[in-house]
Amino acid sequence: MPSSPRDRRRSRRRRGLLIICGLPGAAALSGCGRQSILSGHSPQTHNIMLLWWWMLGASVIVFLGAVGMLGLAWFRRRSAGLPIFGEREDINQRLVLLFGIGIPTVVLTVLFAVSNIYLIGQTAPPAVASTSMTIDVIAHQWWWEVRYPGTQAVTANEIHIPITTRVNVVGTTADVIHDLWVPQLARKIDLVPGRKNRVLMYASRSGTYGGQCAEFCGFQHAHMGLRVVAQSPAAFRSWLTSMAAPATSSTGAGAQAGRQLFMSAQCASCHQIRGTSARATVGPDLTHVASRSTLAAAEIPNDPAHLAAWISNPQAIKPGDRMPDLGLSRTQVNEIVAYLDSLH
Ligand code: HEC
Ligand SMILES: [Cu+2]
Repeated sequence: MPSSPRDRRRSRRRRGLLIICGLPGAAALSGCGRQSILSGHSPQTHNIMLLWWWMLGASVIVFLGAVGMLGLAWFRRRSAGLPIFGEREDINQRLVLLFGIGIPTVVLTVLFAVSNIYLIGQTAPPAVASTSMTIDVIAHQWWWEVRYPGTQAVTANEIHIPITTRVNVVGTTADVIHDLWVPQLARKIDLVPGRKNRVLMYASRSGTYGGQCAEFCGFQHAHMGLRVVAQSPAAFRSWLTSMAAPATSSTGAGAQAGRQLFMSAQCASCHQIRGTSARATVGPDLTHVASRSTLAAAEIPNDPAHLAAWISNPQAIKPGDRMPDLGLSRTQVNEIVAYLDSLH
């Protein structure tokens, strides 16, 4: 049935209203969850959060003031002068100076000074002596290498830390500029070629926190995530001990065939598996790959099906990635999966 122009206009207006009301809602929701700065789990991020709410409060007051003035102007559009002051030119001019220049200058100066002094205080690199341990993070296009100095442990895309412990994270990059950001635990740090930047990482309680590269670094930048697993000091120590050990793989026939394939196919020219002849460091260390919860920088879960999909066609999952398609047969892929899945 043809609708009247009036109906159409009304439905268009309704759609417009929906978009106007829906967008901020969607934006607010997208800030929720485990990558939100508004649910900090460290004293640092708690303070950043507090600052954010104060700044929001100040902006809301200024915004409502401005909207109020606009509303007033609209209601009195047919009458001359201001409600109480009438048409007194000198008073009107002073009001314009006060609300147009005076108040904004004070508000913006205070916000600028407070936020900067506060942020600098909150986010200075930690004094090394005040921290209990150091972790090295090296960014690559498009994954994270994680090392625990003083041990053999190397892993990828998954940083484990003990809770209620001040951890000194030293970050750099193997290629272009990246940025390490775990919003619930710490501020961002840029990872710049030839430089080592540091940040304090601290988790008040155990859990898994999401992180993300926060500096555009090429094709797969948006798919360069990581996980921070904060656990009890005892659980952390046993994790670190097992990470530092060389690989122990299953002795099953499939896994053994997979191991041979891994060493003879090109895999070993890019990956390291400690305790074997594979010693390359182009891609992630796979010594304990089966113990990680995700693959390819938090892009896919780590289970046999996803592992097989990744090995047979990484370019379908992360187009442009540094790991090429190697044209393996399904049997070959399954054998390699059996091997890698045994590397706990
Ligand atoms: C030219 C170098 C190169 C070759 C050859 C290569 N890879 Fe990779 N591989 C990479 C890179 C780089 C990554 C990281 C990709 C990413 O996360 O964006 C990777 C990631 C992986 C991962 C995911 C690890 C993790 O923890 O996220 C697995 C598993 C893997 N490769 C297995 C293999 C296997 C098996 C082969 C041989 C069939 C192979 N790779 C051949 C470079 C290579
Ligand atoms: Cu990036």
